[in-house]
Amino acid sequence: MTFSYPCLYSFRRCPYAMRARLGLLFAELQVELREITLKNKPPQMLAISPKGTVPVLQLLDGTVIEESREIMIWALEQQDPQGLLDKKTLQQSYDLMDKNDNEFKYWLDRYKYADRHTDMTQTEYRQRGEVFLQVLEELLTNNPYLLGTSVTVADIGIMPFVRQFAHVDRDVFYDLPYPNLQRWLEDWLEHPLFVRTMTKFQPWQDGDEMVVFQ
Ligand SMILES: N[C@@H](CCC(=O)N[C@@H](CS)C(=O)NCC(=O)O)C(=O)O
Repeated sequence: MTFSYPCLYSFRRCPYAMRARLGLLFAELQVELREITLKNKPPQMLAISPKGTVPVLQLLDGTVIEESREIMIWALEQQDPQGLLDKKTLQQSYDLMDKNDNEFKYWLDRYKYADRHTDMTQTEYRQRGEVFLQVLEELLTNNPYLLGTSVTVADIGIMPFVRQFAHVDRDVFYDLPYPNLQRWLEDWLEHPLFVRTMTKFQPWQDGDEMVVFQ
């Protein structure tokens, strides 16, 4: 018997793709996963999403979702057994993800690639990024998750970017005065669903056996 699944073009190390994969796993949905490399994007992906970024999800009716946040939301709107789209915190989740995507990511890229951005020093870029980390630290002071006692879409939407920030220089990150954020990140890195999102797959080629991600 053949099953068909929505098809996710993904790149293991991309934080946007990580949040999409986390959304799909928290939603307990199954998709076909096509791992890509950014240097050699498959024409099948570019045909449905010419802007050429991952993640891209193609649904069974042909609809294409080409923004990571929309993929998370779509997945969790299908099924949300752990209540990540909790109505009481949804607007706060969106506001925090806006800050993450529009401000924090800007400084993160400059901190990570300071050699390519010479207007400021790497330390200054890091300090600009830390403004958002301080907001997160404050939120995590009394709660295990960003918006309370249970996981919300904000946690899974932001965690991959904090991970990337931490991994620029782990020693520096773990020396910063953000114990709650450090604990939150550590917990996420060990979370079974996050571990599953980081499974390694060979880049997809037409004709390969289908990889079902679940
Ligand atoms: N706004 C997009 C951004 C996705 C994005 O920028 N992904 C990066 C990889 S982390 C990408 O595909 N870049 C294209 C490239 O480097 O060619 C989303 O949220 O899905």
